[in-house]
Amino acid sequence: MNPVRCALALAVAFGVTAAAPAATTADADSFVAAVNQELRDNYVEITAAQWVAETYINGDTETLVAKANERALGRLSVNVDKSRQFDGLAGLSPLTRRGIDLLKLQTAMPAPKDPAKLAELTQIASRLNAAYGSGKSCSDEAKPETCRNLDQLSKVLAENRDWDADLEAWTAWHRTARGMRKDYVRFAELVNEGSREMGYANAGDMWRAGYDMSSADFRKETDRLWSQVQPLYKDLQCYAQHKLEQQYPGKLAKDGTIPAHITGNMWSQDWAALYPLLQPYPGVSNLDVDAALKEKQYTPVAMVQRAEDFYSSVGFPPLPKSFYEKSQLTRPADRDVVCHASAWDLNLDGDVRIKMCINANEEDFRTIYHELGHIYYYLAYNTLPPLFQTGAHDGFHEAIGDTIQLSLTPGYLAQIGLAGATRPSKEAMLNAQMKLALEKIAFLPFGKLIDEWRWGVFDGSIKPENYNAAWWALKKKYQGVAPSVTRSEEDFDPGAKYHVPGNTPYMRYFLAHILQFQFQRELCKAGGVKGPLHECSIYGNKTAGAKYWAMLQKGSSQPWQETLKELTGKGEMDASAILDYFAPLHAWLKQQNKGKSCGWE
Ligand code: X8Z
Ligand code: ZN
Repeated sequence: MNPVRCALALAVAFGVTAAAPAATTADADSFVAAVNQELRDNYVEITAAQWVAETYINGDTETLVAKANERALGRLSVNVDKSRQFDGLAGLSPLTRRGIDLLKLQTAMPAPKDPAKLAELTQIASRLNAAYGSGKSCSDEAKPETCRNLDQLSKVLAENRDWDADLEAWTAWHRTARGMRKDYVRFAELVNEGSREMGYANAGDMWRAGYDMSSADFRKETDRLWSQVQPLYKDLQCYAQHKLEQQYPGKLAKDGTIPAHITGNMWSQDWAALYPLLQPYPGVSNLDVDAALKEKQYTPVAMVQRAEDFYSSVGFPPLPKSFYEKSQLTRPADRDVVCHASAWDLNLDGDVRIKMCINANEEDFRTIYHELGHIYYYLAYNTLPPLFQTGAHDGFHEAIGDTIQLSLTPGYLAQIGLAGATRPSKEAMLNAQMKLALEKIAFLPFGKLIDEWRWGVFDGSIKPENYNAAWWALKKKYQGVAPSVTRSEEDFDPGAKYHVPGNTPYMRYFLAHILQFQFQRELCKAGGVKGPLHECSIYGNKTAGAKYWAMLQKGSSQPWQETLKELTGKGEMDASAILDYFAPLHAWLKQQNKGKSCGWE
């Protein structure tokens, strides 16, 4: 079963009666209807188990969620087997065919049928998830007051530019993942076995099968998109690397890479914290949202309401009252929880929640807009049969709120009092572009490499004895980022990133980072917003909102290519929108990098 994480892929069907042999198309229709009904009937039990396991980590909730997943995955296997009688049956209605195809892709954690292995897999998955959520680094294990969690260690990286303090915090967090390695090796073996039983070559092959194209074509598609954006990333990396060299004279490696611990982010996936160091024209604009949130004493609830206000302004429905009552917005003081932000649909009928540990800072403020994107997707497609209650593909789900983030322009932020009013100028525009690029462009290679690592683990080209070395080889190849302390196979650095122990596929975020600019280009056009794309905010624009909502309502009821075509007129993912968006910054970066050596060995 695909555990509820960032965007919930529906739970699994339970014990639907098989159609008779020599199945007919009418049998297939009934089968899919029965699966949908069973999904509804059994949905709440599993999401409730997952919710408590993540908001109340202890041995008991770990057991409960493992058991719930075990039952669900067992029943999924049964139903996938039953659905095989319709393989090759001519004359199926497209919706029934699609329902059957989507059934096989219900989970990112395909389990072997062998009951002992199934139980083992769900226990490992729960243990890994709990281990990440409760991860802490303690200077004295016997003294809890010496322990620091991910928030505390991340804060050091984001706010402190001291080389040694950052290195210490980075190393401390990465140490927490060492113990996960053995579990992950077994986890990979078991999901591979489950995938093979479902008819896929391995778990990576199965993950890549969820995009209305062949697994091989999908791989090529990700390479094609990366080749479109790579030149822009390389220029940003070059500029940042030289600036960091000035900031930390003599400290950087000579090979052109950026040290992993000084980007202001634990995984070097978002470099926004480096903005003060990298801004093109200091003093020209005031984009310090962190300071404004603190100054205005924004509470976590007020931050969420601020984000809700945006979605309401484009005509989306209000969030249900239960959303505010049942969401977890802050880190509880008395227990371990999985703080990594996620959005949940607990019952397919309006019980939607987010789970975050919000602090009054800009990163969390933006993440709230991201999470609400998932929430409104759930609400929009709740009227569909459960099998279609997922994103057009998972990258769409991740792109909904991110698109809205693009409307958090300096103009919008000034309007709501979270940034200073800035006189429009080329300099101010380049500052704003840089700030956004440090979030969105810096992310691209990271977004791609996580699953390249896992695809390699699953297809056997990355062996357990090479897990960590392969991870860093990919970090270097794609990001031009390298660790400043020696790493070895004692370490398991992939485990320090939530989505690995949490088993959330990651290519979705890479796709979302391309798609969100396509969406934004179209919404701005549909909404009649004049001016350059990078200045467009659809705040208050009900025409754009209506067009967006119509897309959300489609869920996965048709191939994503059709859904994208309905919105943008083109059924293909395309990086030209993100490149157009950042064209001014790219030109500026090229200018800055002139005469400098760029690239890494
Ligand atoms: O995991 C997330 C969201 C929840 S779906 C907070 N994101 C990725 C990450 O944090 O690694 C959003 C951007 C990338
Ligand atoms: Zn998300």
